[in-house]
Amino acid sequence: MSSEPRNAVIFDLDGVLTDTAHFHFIAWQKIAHQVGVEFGEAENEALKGIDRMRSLEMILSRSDMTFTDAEVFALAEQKNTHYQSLIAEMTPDDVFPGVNTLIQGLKAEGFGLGVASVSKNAEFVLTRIGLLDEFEFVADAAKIKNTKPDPEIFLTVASALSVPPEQCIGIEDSQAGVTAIKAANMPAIGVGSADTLTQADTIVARTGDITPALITQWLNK
Ligand code: B16
Ligand code: MG
Repeated sequence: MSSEPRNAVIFDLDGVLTDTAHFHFIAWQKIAHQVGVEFGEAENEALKGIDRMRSLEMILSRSDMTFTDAEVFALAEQKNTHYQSLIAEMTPDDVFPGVNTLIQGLKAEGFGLGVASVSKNAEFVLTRIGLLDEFEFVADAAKIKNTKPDPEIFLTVASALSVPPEQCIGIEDSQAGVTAIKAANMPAIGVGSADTLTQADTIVARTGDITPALITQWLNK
């Protein structure tokens, strides 16, 4: 008996399931100011979805100071320690409104659910906010060689869920992430602004605005 292959939804974490994107911003801004670099919303936007070392390289490339490898490593550690102090207090109340309803609705309709975050803190955050057990597969950022906008992480999650990429849809708040989803040959739902997420197939202001019906609509296009 042959059964129809199922569909899957692959979520980004930071900025899609919860507001850790803001904590990354606070921690990066402190580092940037320390090395004499301006760091506002626009600069932060370019770092979203980019892994820690690459993000730091992007900040340091705008500094007049020079750094040894050991100093670069220490700055990365400092940013991560600050970030971890911010996420340590997270609770299930920090899940974005409507996300739990969306997840339960998708599960009821048989979607596979995965998380594609390049954050090495993703599992800790998902545990703190009580969502870890809701997903069949959470990518291990330590095993991903190419950060977003490379499609590797989305293709890895699709493969782990045993769902072909064309039957998956990705949800992202970052430019790099939307580009990664499109490069993986999946429709992309952008969370945020159409001015920023220009490659997204459709945009919502908040993750809680997404419904299983919207996802089905895009998968059937
Ligand atoms: P960490 P995502 C990304 O997570 C963030 O958007 C990005 O700002 C951060 O630098 C990156 O994770 C690495 O995070 O330092 O915790 O390993 O958006 O892919 O969920
Ligand atoms: Mg994100």
